[in-house]
Amino acid sequence: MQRFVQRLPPHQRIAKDFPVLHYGRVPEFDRRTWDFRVEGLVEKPIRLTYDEFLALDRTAVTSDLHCVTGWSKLDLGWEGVLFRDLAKIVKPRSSAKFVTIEAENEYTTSLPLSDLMEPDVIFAYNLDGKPLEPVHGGPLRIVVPKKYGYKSAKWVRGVIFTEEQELGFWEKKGYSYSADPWKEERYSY
Ligand SMILES: Nc1nc2c(c(=O)[nH]1)N[C@H]1C(S)=C(S)[C@@H](COP(=O)(O)O)O[C@H]1N2
Ligand SMILES: [Mo]
Repeated sequence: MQRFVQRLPPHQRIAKDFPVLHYGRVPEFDRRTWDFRVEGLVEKPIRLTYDEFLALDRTAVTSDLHCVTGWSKLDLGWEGVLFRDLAKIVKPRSSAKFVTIEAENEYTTSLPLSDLMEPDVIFAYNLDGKPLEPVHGGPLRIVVPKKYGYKSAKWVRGVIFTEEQELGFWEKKGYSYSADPWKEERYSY
């Protein structure tokens, strides 16, 4: 019997172009005032400028993005800083179990820390060899390939390690917290 590697989660279709989907406006990026903060339950909270962020160890990850509305974009070539490499710098306390990602315009999303420690979770500033375009989250987004796209927050500015699970922007509106496309966890009933 032939074995297939299943690329598409249930009820997803392949997008040929790269759709742009977000709530609100694309924020302005000012390199002089932009910062990235990591706070909450960590030994070493940090605040980085954009240039300091670019100086962190970089990694490339190719992954697929699955939007809960039904499209999937395959083989996106991200480059940036792995979440697990950032965690090594800030050293999460043992009480840290969840992480809230904070983006521009009050967009947030929260995930279990263990899901973010996966080797494909990346804070990306390049896509397919070019600086990430503002509409796709430039100057910095997180990409969490094993979750529906609303966990892959664009225009990320901060990370807060928490003990309790918080609800993010779409999660408060009834979308699934766990958001696993392979289990088709779209809504929280
Ligand atoms: N800040 C922010 N990030 C966001 C969103 C948003 O509304 N605001 N939408 C999410 C959703 S639902 C999806 S599917 C992806 C889409 O990413 P793209 O626009 O680069 O295709 O961005 C995610 N990140
Ligand atoms: Mo989405």
